Amino acid sequence: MKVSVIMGSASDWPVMKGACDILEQFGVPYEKKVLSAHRTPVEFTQFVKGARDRDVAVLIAGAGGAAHLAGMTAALTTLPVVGVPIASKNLGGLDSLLSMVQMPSGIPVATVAIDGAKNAALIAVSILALSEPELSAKLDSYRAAQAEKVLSSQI
Ligand code: RP5
Repeated sequence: MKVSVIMGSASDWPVMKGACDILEQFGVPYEKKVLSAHRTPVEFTQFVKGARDRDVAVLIAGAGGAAHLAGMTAALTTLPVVGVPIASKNLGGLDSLLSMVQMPSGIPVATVAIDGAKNAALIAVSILALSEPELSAKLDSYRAAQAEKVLSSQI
């Protein structure tokens, strides 16, 4: 099983790389692709529709501005979709967040914080860990290391 990381533009990559870095850290196989719900609607639709056949279990979709990518992804598949609102130039990402988070009832997108790509990947890992005990153990270690870092903070 793998995670599909989709972003609306190559300009989203510096943020979405954070998700890919986490997936690599946890040894989770993933694919990454730039596709736009607005600029390449046909290719985007085909890509999402084919996700199950590519053994994708969770999709992460990052986009900014009129950020319909995650919502449209969720409209096209019943696989879990995690949305990452990307900080936009003019409105700081509030536009992206609101576009993504206000989904109609029945078509959910699990939306993380603006530029929260890392948490999006951690949600994907948590979902996969439900059926992969090894991943679950890695998540425990990740949390323990995080706690240790806080507890050993010197100020
Ligand atoms: C969205 O528009 C993309 O996801 C990106 O965040 C934003 C700007 O895209 P570019 O004009 O940089 O390609 O579709």
